[in-house]
Amino acid sequence: GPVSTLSRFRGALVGAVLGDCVGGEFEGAEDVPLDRVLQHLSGLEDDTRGDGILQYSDDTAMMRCVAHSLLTRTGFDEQDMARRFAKEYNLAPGRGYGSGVIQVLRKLASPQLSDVFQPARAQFGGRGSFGNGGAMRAAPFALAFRNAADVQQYSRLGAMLTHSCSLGYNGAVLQALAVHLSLQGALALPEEFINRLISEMEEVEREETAQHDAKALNLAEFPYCTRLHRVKELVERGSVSIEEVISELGNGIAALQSVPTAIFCVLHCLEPREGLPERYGGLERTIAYSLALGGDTDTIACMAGAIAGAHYGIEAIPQSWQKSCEGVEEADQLAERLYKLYCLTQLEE
Ligand code: F2R
Ligand code: MG
Ligand code: MG
Repeated sequence: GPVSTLSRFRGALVGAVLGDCVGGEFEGAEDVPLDRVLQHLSGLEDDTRGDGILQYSDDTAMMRCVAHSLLTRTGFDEQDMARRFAKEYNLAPGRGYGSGVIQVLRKLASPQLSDVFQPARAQFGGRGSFGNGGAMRAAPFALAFRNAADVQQYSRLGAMLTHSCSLGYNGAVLQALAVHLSLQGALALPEEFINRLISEMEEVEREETAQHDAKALNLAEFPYCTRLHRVKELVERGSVSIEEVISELGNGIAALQSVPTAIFCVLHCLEPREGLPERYGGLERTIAYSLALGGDTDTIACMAGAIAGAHYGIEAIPQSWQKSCEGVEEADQLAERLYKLYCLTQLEE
């Protein structure tokens, strides 16, 4: 039957947490045989296993901060969000944060700091981070704002608290837009879905800073659009090897090497795929496939999980998987609260 909007909201945040928790096992691994992925996932179905819960990492820790901030402030408040990032890091610094972002999080804790965007601008010799840390926590922006322009504006600002390089914050914009479209059921027409992302990103990447950063990093013009065109080609081809996906799209810690990849995982797994169990639904296929790419598996699965969860809804996520992951219940509650806020803003319009 049709997937309700509430179910999509819950699927988006729970899917993200699940991808992070389940993907943590293989983060940084170069070769991840599908057998190992399926073994890891079937372990989740076995409740006699008794080796406890899979813990979430920085991806979820920061996404929770974004959701809490948007809810508490009923919108984007950079001071509040920055304070929450700093506090969360201080409470649990061992969640596997990027080695650069730690410096930003420490500076954000200072009560003397007046410009909360300044620490991010000082990163990497003033060039700013192009890591995927802004993108990995971007999903709640798509649940908090109704129209694409707001989703874009605030996901960008939210990412800029830690990532001032346009490759970093534009990755967050792309991820938030993908979740936004998926929440509206846009993945029912996959080709239109990718075309819409390309045309939105053409506007985004036309900006002077984006043009400048692409040149400075020796990248082609319109780097995200270029990758999205590759996503489209690979999806159209249908049969494609893991090696090709990695060489065409990447599986790394840079946003450019992981956000388009996550989008590809979702599109590729809309249909059953060889090597993946027939009993798997689309959400399970997407997570399994994301893990099999290796590299930044927790983050790619987290981003793909959010987009896929928004498409298939919460009912598509196995209970046993949900029970195996830390933070799922809270993510579910946050999604429900964001849904209520979303309904209220409709009344205001
Ligand atoms: N950090 C990790 N995984 C590796 C170690 C964790 C492992 N579990 C362990 O404890 O052993 N994962 C998490 O980091 C990624 C998100 O990173 P974020 O928030 O973008 O951090 P940062 O530090 O800003 O960027 C990440 C790295 O990218 C390189 N980089 C970024 N901008 C650069 C620039 N302008 N010039 C040169 N290099 C740049 C640096 O190597 C950064 O350290 C997620 O995967 C999350 O799961
Ligand atoms: Mg992580
Ligand atoms: Mg990661």
